[in-house]
Amino acid sequence: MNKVLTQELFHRHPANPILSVENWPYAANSVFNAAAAMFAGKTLLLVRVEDFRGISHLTVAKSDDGVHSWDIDTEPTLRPDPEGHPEEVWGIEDPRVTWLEELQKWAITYTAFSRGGPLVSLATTTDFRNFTRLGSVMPPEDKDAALFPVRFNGHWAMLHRPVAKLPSIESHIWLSFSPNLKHWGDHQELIHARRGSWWDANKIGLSAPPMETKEGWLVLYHGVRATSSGSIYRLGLVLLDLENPGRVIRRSEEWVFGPKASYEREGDVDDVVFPCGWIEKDGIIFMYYGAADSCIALATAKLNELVDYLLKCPPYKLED
Ligand code: BMA
Repeated sequence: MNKVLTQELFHRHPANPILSVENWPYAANSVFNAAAAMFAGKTLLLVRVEDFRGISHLTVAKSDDGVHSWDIDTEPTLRPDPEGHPEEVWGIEDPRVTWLEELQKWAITYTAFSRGGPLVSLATTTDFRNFTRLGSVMPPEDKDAALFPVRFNGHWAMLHRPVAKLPSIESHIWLSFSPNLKHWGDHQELIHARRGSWWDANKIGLSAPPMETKEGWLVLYHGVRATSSGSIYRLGLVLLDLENPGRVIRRSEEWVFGPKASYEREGDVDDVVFPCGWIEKDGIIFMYYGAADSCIALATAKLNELVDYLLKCPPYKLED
């Protein structure tokens, strides 16, 4: 049998974990699931920080090389605002950021934890200091959302993951459209959870925001494998048509990254790799991921190897 190539596409950085509560300038339970952006020549992470009540907020950390010497805001950068936004009563989590060239703004999609369950909220910023909330954009239960950086036929597009209420129905990734970022519709199922014994059976969700390549939109997603001793979060890849993101061109069969290192296998939630951001620099992808809901780690990959691998996968076909 051939050596399993998919397991070698991403390489863990030797400095892992690159950020943990030991580095934090204020007391916190855990730091994980961070959005990533290149901002003013630096790597910026918008980090989910969970306090000792169990409530999360977001804090900015910046670094010149994206690995070492993080300059971390000394207090929460974006706190939940339960008075202005009751849907944030139990915290804000798992941000993804997308640069909207047309508006010259960053869009931040994040999970607001409301009394009715987690939902998708959106805010914009130009400086990661001041934030303009657009409020909730998808009702509960829905999370793992990110915007595409451009409009399609005049409409913004968002990937997100509503959760089915019936236990026998899988949770898939959906695509929705908006004329103004605030009101979303034309919802369509896009990437389906597989079934049975597959690694991504029953529940999947978007990981980092879609990345534009010549061959299509590269999508990183997580699959949640339910086992008798808990869930395993692993990652797969999808390629969407550049002009029509509602068309799936390719999808990996095998997972391309999963928990292996001790900091991924053991933490507040064992066996979790959970990227919310990736950055491309000179053909190298820097994937920042929450490890075991406890710390932040980095893995790198060559962009062309990810795309070449996907193009060798069989054309996408929806199973019954
Ligand atoms: C998901 C999200 C993530 C978390 C993961 C593993 O549902 O809530 O924030 O990292 O579970 O616990």
